[in-house]
Amino acid sequence: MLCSLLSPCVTVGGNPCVHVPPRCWSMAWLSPAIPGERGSCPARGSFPAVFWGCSGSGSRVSQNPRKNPHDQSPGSPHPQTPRTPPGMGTQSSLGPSNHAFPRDELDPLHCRGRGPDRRDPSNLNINDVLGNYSLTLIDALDTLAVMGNSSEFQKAVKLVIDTVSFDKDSTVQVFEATIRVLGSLLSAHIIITDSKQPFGDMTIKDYDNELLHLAHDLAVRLLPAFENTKTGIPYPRVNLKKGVPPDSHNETCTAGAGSLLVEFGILSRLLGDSTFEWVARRAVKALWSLRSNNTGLLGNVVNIQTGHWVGKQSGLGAGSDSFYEYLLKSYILFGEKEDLEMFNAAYQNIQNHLRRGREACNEGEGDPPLYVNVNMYTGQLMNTWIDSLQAFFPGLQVLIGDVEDAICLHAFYYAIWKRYGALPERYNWQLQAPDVPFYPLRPELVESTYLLYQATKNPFYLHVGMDILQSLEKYTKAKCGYATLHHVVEKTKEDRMESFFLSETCKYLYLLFDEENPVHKSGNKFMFTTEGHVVSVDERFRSSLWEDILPAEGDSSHKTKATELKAANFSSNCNRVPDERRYLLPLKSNYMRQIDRMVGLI
Ligand code: DMJ
Repeated sequence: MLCSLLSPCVTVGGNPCVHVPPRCWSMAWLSPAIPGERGSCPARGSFPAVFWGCSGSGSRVSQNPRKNPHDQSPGSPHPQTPRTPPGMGTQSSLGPSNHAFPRDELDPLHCRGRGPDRRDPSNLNINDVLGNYSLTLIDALDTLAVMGNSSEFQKAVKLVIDTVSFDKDSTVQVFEATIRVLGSLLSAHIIITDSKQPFGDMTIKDYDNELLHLAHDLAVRLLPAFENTKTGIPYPRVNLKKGVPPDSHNETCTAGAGSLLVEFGILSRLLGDSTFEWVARRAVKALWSLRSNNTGLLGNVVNIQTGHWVGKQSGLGAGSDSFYEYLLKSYILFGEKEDLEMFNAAYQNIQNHLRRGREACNEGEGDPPLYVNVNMYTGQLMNTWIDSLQAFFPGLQVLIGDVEDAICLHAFYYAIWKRYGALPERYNWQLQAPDVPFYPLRPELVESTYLLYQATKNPFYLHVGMDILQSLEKYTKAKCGYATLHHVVEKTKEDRMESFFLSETCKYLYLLFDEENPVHKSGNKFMFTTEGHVVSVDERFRSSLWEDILPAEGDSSHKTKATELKAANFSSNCNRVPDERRYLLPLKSNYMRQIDRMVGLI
């Protein structure tokens, strides 16, 4: 994110950081009486949540339980210097000289590539993401640029141009293909064509917009998902050759259907073709219109034909996470006021109904703040777990200037990390134990750590990053890469390295320690997509070439001018963090200890 937006004392238009006192907190919210549990909420292990198209948001836990882990005793620690994030020093999964290419993912234990599971089309855990299109190579492109590795970036881009085709009989999840593939192609295209070349010379000789053409081709193949849906909310999956499969499910998750606007909007604005933004924006608005009249909250699974909520759980993790993220990020990028208005209202409703614990993070009495899963209609607690995906939320709070609250939630997740050396996919805060024990190398905690460091410059966050780095080295390092932890307690490994490890986890770790990186150097303006792809916050994304998709003809009141955004955020405050915030613990030590006790660390 651009430096000025990271400043703790600025907000992006308006100040949504008002804490409304939670309704039923203190020890009451730790009570074992959990209204809604095992009711309409998908119960762990029993409901095929991946059918909703949310596997990338963690719902894979409910189906295709991770089988056949290739157990390995934990490797010996190989601490690296902070400037060398894991996997990056060896380029272990990129390029032709590695084990993954041309397949989608690296099997880090067996040193081989992995593509879609053709033998078992119902293996959505794999098939939702792997499209037989060299996924990891594509997803990691801008990581190479951010690291300033122009020769590898250029090599990888050429490889993509020469070898990747989307004319494949692969049924993939629209959300995953969008954030991992479309987003990365667009990011790399923007980097290549940037006249300022902030990362060094990332130009490609004779480049003829090939990545943009590839992105366009992929997006056109995803468009059938938006057809024949009564609400405008897209189908969760499409076959890249044949469109929506005849046996397609009508249920999709909020995050999967409602977090396509950043990538589709960029594509539309680069091409001057409103189609893509139009369908993505229609989906967001359709979901938004289905929020509860009572609480203003959205559920996590919806029927795209009837508009009925199939999953009534409202939370910040799997199935919901990036929906909120993209309301704000769409506004940052495109400056459309309606996106900010939706975000501000959503943020307020989250504070009203999901937040438990004391009112202020760093003062007062009571339990530490925590965001829980509630019934969207009543606001009542639905279960007592939080998932690792929710660890992105402090980073989002930093972007709107709610740094104080971000510090507390981040501290809670860091305490869980300290206990296990990783984040379990689901952690039960009541039982003080993992509910779902695997850790697929997810980036969310390090993402928030990086953003909090940029906002506060407090070395505590460098310490957190170092801790994360050392745990990754100690527990996940494998022969040819880094492996998913099958069980965070037993530290057994699975032979899988998801592509977001390179596109996000490594990138955020690298950026955390690279003080001079152009991404956060003052004067540059970048934003991260939900998959960690950098895109410049550029004037050309703020002027739509059409009026048809937005309110009234000729009415520009829905737009925020770039200068307005700049005025609201322009400062060099990143370098002006008060000393007491910079050199003391970001959270008072008694509150730190309280959290450590709550997760069984002391
Ligand atoms: C990534 O693919 C994206 O960050 C997405 O929004 C949610 N989860 C994974 C990483 O955990």
